[in-house]
Amino acid sequence: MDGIREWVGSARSVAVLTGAGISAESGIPTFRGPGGLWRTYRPEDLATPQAFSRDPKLVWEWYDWRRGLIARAQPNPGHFALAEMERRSKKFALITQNVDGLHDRAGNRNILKVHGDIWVVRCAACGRERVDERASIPELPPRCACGGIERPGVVWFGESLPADVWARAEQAAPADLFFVIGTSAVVYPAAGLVALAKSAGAKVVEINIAETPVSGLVDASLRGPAAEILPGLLDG
Ligand code: BJW
Ligand code: ZN
Repeated sequence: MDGIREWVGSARSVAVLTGAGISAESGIPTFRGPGGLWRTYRPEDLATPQAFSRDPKLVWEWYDWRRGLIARAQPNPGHFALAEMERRSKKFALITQNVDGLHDRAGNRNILKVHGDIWVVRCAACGRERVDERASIPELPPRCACGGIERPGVVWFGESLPADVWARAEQAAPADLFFVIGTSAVVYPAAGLVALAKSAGAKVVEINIAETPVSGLVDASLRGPAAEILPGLLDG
C-alpha cells in the first residue's frame, strides 16, 4: 500500500478504468459473479440491438428498473476517492464502463464513458439524443418527436463504442500510473486498455475483490472492496 501511495503522489499523469465493481458498494448489481445481472438475465435478451428490435418494451422495462435502482443509490467512498485523486493530479482521466453516472455525482470531471450513459436516450430512427433523468419513464418505449422509438444511450454487444470517447480513452491510457478497478476485464475493447497502458510503460494497479484475466499483467494487485481500498491510497 505504501509503495502505491507513493506512485499516486509522484505520477505526472493518472488514468483509471472502472467497471461495475466500483458501484457494487452503492448497491448497484454487477453483471457477472455472485448476484450479477447476467445470472438472472441473458445478455442476448436485453443488451443487444437485436433484442431491442425484437422487444423494445421488454428491454426498456429492464433499463427502467435499473434507472430506479441507480436513482436511489449514492456514490460510495471509492467514487469520492477517485474525485479527490483527480483534484490532486496534474493530468487525470477516468475511463468508465459504467453507465450509472455515479462518478459524475462524486465530482470527477474528465470522465470518458465508453459504454454510454443510462440517463441519455437516443432516437433509434433519427439519432436525436436527450438527457432524461426521471427515475421511471411513464410510457415505454418512449418516442421521439419524429415518431421513432427511443433507446437507452448505452453501448450493447456488437455495437461500436462512441468513436470520439474511445479515441480519448486510448490517448489517456498510456499514463504514468493506470488503475483498473472493479471490472472483470472480459469485455473488449475496454479490457484491452490495460495491456495498452502496460505496453506503453504505465505502472498498472488492479483493485478487485477477485482475480481477473489481467491480474497476471499488472504491477500490483490490491484484493478487496474498492470503497475500502481507494480512500487508503490518498492518506498521508
Ligand atoms: C469488485 C467489487 C468491489 C465486485 N470492489 N471489485 C469474442 C466473442 C464474441 C464477442 C466478442 C469477442 N471479443 C470481443 C467481442 C465483442 C464484445 C465482447 O467483448 N464480448 C466478450 C464478452 C466476449 N464486445 C462488444 O461487442 C463491444 N463492441 C465492439 O467490440 O464493437 C466492435 C464490433 C462491432 C460490431 C461487431 C463486433 C464488434 C461492446 C461491448 C458493450 C458492453 N455492454 C455492456 C452493457 C452496457 C449497458 C448497460 O449497462 O446495460 O457493458 S455489457 C456489460 O459488461 C456492461 C459493462 O460495462 C461490461 C463490463 O462489465 P464489468 O464492468 O467488468 O462488470 P462485471 O460484472 O463483469 O465485473 C465486476 C467486477 O467487479 C468483477 O471482477 C468483480 O470481482 C469485481 N467486484 N464487487 C472491487 N466491491
Ligand atoms: Zn427521432
